[in-house]
Amino acid sequence: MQRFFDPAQLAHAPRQELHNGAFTAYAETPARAETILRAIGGAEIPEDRGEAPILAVHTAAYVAALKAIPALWQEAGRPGEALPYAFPVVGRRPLVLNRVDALLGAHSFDATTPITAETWGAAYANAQTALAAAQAVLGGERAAFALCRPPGHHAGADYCGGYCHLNVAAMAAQAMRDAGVERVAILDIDYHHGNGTQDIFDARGDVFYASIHADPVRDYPFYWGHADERGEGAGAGATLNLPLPHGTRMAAFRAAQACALDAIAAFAPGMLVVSFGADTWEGDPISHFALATADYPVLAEDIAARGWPAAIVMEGGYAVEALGDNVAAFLSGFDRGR
Ligand code: OKP
Ligand code: ZN
Repeated sequence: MQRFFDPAQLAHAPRQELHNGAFTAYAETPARAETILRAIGGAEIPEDRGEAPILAVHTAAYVAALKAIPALWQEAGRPGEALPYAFPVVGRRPLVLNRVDALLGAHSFDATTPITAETWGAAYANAQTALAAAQAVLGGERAAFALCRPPGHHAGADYCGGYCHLNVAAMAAQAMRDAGVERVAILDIDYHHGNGTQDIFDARGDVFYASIHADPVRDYPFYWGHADERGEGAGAGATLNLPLPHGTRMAAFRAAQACALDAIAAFAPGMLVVSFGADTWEGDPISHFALATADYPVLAEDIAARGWPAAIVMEGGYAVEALGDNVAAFLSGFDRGR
């Protein structure tokens, strides 16, 4: 299958993150992408499709903020990486404020996602990588892999969070819609719920979002991903959340995925986007499921067997020593299942 990656995605490399009240080493490292790239035997550099497909899912104000924040941070005399600490919680007026801290808070839902001078360039390249995979599938490929990094599924139309700045899976789905595919489904099998993807398509009936993830009652991102969230308005019924408990192994995960695939089949999409996270692996340092490397080809084969042309977009996975093998295993299963 065609694979895409742009080395410019490596430039975003924050040193630290706020983790449970203390600063720890940033888990979402460039080495993640490098180890995947080695394991899959390289990838093509994507074409540049410009900003329009980014602005098809993100607001212009948000994109402008991502670009402006590093210089504002520096002008404010701050060393290091921009992080928010104050947030306009639900009910506050949408004021347009220029102080960097107000701008950061207005466009973030957490304080785990630094913005550096390198962030925009890496996020832009990341978007082009996902769009190239969508375009390959639109061009007739059965499947294509976007080696995305940073991940994207926590980013909403106007906010970042959870290591994510641009929602590249949402962009891939929207690009398929804009190319004339009437119904597109997104299957999110990262350990964490993709709150940004859900928010972007929540009120839309043309993009189905199904996610299998750790129960947000006790896992990040807490405020989204509960089973009773089924979509709003025209999107009512076009969201499916399947939360699972800590310790989930293959049998339960595979059954949940079959349930998600059945719901997607009932929606009858023309194409699929898979938000694939390998943080469901048993040794992941920040997650609590127990999938084995040998489970990934089976899960991928189950998806591929449904027959929808698919763009596979990389999301999480933080056990760098096993990440390459886990991703290669998933892709090999996908190739077998079609
Ligand atoms: C990104 B993706 C802090 C835990 C939350 C952010 C996790 C983001 C995961 N104690 N940290 O979904 O893999
Ligand atoms: Zn994750």
